[in-house]
Amino acid sequence: MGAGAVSARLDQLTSWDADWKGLRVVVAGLGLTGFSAADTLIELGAAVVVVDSGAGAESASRADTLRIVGAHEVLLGDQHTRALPSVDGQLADLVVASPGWAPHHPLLAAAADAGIPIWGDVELAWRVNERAGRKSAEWLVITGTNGKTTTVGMTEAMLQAAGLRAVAAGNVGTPILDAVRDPEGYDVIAVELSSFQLHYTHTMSPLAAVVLNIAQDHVDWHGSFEQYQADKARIYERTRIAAVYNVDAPVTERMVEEADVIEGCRAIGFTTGTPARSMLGVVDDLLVDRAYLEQRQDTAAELASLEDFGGVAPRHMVANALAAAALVRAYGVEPGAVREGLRGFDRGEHRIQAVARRDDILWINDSKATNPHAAAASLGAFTSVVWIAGGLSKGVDYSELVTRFAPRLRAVVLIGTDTSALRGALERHAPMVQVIEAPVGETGTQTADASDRQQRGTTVMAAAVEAAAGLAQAGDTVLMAPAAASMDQFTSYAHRGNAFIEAVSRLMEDEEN
Ligand code: UMA
Repeated sequence: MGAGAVSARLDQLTSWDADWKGLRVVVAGLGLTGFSAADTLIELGAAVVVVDSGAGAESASRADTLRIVGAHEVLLGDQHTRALPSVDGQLADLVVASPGWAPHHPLLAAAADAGIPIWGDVELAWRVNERAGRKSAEWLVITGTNGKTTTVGMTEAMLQAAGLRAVAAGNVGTPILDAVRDPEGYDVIAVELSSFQLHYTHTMSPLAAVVLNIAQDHVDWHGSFEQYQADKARIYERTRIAAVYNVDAPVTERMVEEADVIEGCRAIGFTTGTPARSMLGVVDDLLVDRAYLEQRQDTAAELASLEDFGGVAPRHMVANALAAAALVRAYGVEPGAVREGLRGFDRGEHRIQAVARRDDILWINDSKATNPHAAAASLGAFTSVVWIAGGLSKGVDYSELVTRFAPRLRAVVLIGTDTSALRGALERHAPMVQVIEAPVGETGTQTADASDRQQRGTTVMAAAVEAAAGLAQAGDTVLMAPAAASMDQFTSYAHRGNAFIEAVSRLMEDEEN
């Protein structure tokens, strides 16, 4: 088949019942995404070759399963990912890439050079969402640098409170294809999308979409901050009912203005301030809707109150709730279910989590703050801070964060194998602030394996907590909000958070004895 014929065939593949038989597909990656994509394509009758550089036990077991269900080939090991493999001795018609695979990966670059389309799992899921004999799920889609997981969870909770069959899927952990293929089906799916996934998404047309906020992240994957923003903006394309933007982040409104949405789609803003018409916002201590009601010119509908957050209602949490409400209201969910969903929502561990208070010093775990923007949310919540920070910086610039919060910093305790980026920013923009490095420990480098990191992380965090205890004074907050990923010294952000919690409780016990 020539390139034109292949392209025409791919254009026809817009439902589960389309003719997928014999389509030659290379699936790049055998993690959660790759497995769900390969399994789906095999069920559809495509000829599937899967490649993954990993050759560990988990990959081997996934590979065995795929071979049993009918994969043509599963190729594991570095040597297979350097070039594009053939399918049945011929060039592939399509490549399905996992989000961890950057566009400059040699295999994907080879596919692009050969003119082969590259889809992500989200593109595939959108194209099989429609299926004869059952109702297609509506998609409410969410992206942003921070707050995605919270917002997708709140959206799910509000939908379920409305009595709908709904689930959170996508980057949050359950592959979107698993949700779309669920035997009972869903009314609505709350889909968290990463910038990586959006890069490989081409025809999705959601009911409502939101970009929560934008700050520097994943620059190494996308090549530049501009490209990262451009990929995030793709979420609004072809939106049908509501393109939701953050009034306090004008860049998101510009994205909506520039998007090619479906005729009749409305731009809906959310703000933690007083809402204008066509916005959701806050009046006194109430969350209100001035968008989805007939009389929006001069009235507002009450959705919830700050008390519904269960005690603490930090600004970014209120913003997330308003974004979630804007999405579910686009589907037609009533105000009562917004409040009920919010009340029932469990915000999870490792996000601005109070761990201890002693001698008027508050200890806060915000291990989920894996980039400067997330760390800004918690740094902004406290006035005098001993800040535990650092880790894998992913190429971001700390100047702005440090400049903004320097007046609030009592001292900084650096963790991470390479502290140069953050240390440099502190030297330049907060020269008066005392900076201490927690010892890295004897064992090695970023490539240390998981059990090594398990051990090393515990040691590093214990040293950091001890150092912080020596610096903190009455009225201070010791805030572990690293503004960096964890994988250089810990196995995950959860491990980093738990190491902090354990170290703090050991410190409290020691002080008691
Ligand atoms: N691999 C290679 N070569 C490469 C890169 C990866 O062979 O150059 C292989 C790895 O050996 C591995 C597979 O590809 O077996 C990994 O694929 P992946 O990294 O794309 O991860 P998945 O297991 O498919 O999980 C992905 C998301 N991961 C990433 O985007 C990195 C998960 O988000 C998501 O939950 C899952 O799909 C289901 O949709 C995680 C994440 O960290 C939580 N996301 C980032 C974030 O939130 O900041 C974007």
